[in-house]
This record gives sequence, structure tokens and C-alpha cells, in this order.
Amino acid sequence: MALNPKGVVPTLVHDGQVITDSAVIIQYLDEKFPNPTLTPAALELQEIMQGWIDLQNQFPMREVMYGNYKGLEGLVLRRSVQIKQRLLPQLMQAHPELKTQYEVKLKDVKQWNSTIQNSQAIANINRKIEPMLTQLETQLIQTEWLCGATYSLADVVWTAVLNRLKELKFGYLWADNTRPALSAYFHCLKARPSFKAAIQGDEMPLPMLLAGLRRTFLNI
Ligand SMILES: N[C@@H](CCC(=O)N[C@@H](CS)C(=O)NCC(=O)O)C(=O)O
Repeated sequence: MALNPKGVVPTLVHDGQVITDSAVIIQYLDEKFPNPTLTPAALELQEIMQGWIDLQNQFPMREVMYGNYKGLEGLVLRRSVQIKQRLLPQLMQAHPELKTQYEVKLKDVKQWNSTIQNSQAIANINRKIEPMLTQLETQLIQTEWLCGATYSLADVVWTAVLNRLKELKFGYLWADNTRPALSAYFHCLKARPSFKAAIQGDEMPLPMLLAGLRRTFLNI
């Protein structure tokens, strides 16, 4: 909370500087480590890239994820938000210097909790997914990557979103030739070594699942 008042990951500390928000973090990293750069040289393309990053940022992925996950993982995830809501007042008391941050966080977590327990609210949010995928398809019919011929930070952020949507069983929205350009694009993303290094095998580790189940069923 001291580093990142929103109390979320990722939070990067580099050279004594605290950088929050994944979109800002990847842009920071690309600037600091530009070989190879994932930012197009042309200003016009940079604006397009920013547009795709902003679109991703506006998408309520947290609610989509916690609201749609099925099975035991879903149970554990949703329960973890309830536990968070219960623990935050205790943390606030223990760290009075961070009271303001904790108050904002608690309000946000309450809202998050009520959204993910409300199937109608989740259904409404889910309806935003398809138009967004159509927007991607329209672009990808014309260009290989989101900003044209070269892979960029826009593709980095959408790799995470598409992979998460696939995990949440929304992959049918681009499978079976419903959105062929998007389907081919996702294939190309998955074939990249960075995908294998960073995302593949990113399942909830067993110890984490077990700890979550203990909390969920035994309240410890
Ligand atoms: N827009 C932020 C969103 C960060 C975010 O929501 N992170 C989640 C990752 S699951 C988190 O830390 N959630 C815990 C919480 O909100 O308490 C970013 O991209 O960095």
C-alpha cells in the first residue's frame, strides 16, 4: 500500500523509482531497455499503439476474471475478495499512516465484491467482450499486428487479455472461424518465445489453490 496506493500488482521499483500500472510499467521498461524496442518509430503509430493500450486498460478484466472463473478456482478467487474485505479494516488499524489509501481500497473492494457476486452485473460486463473482439478483428484483417507490420507493446497487453479470456472459456468467440484474423493472431502470439516464458503454465499453483481452499472451507 505504501508503494502503490491502489494496493495492486504489478508494482515495479527500479533505480529507486516506483512505477505502477502495467501499461505504464511496460512503457517504462521499453524506454529503459530499448533493444529491441517495442514502440514504433512513427508518431502516428505511437498514437495508435496508445489507443490499443488504453482500450485494454478500460476493460474491467478484474471483474471479468473473478466473476467468470468456474469450479474450485472460481470459488477460491471470489472468497479471496471477501477475505480481503474483512482484513482491510484490520490492516488499516495496524497502519494508521496509510489510512487514506486503505479507505479507498476498502471502498473499491466492497464494490468489486458486490459486482462479482451479482450474476446480472457480470452478464452485463461480459456483453462488452464481443464488440471489443470485433474491433480487434477489424484491425487484424488489415495488419499482421495491432500497429501494422511490427509487434509492439499493444500486442503485449492484448496477449494477456486474450489468454485470460481463453482461460475463462471465451475462446469460442474467435474459434471456428468466427473471427479468423483474431484466431490467426492469437496463434502467432502463442508461438512467441515470450509467451512460453511468461504465460504458458501460468496456472494457479497447487499450494496456492490448497491455501485458498483451506481459507475458503476452514476459515484459516
Ligand atoms: N490497471 C492495473 C490493474 C492492476 C490490477 O487490478 N491488478 C490485480 C491483479 S489480479 C490485483 O492486484 N488485484 C488485487 C486487488 O485489486 O486487490 C494494471 O494494469 O496494473
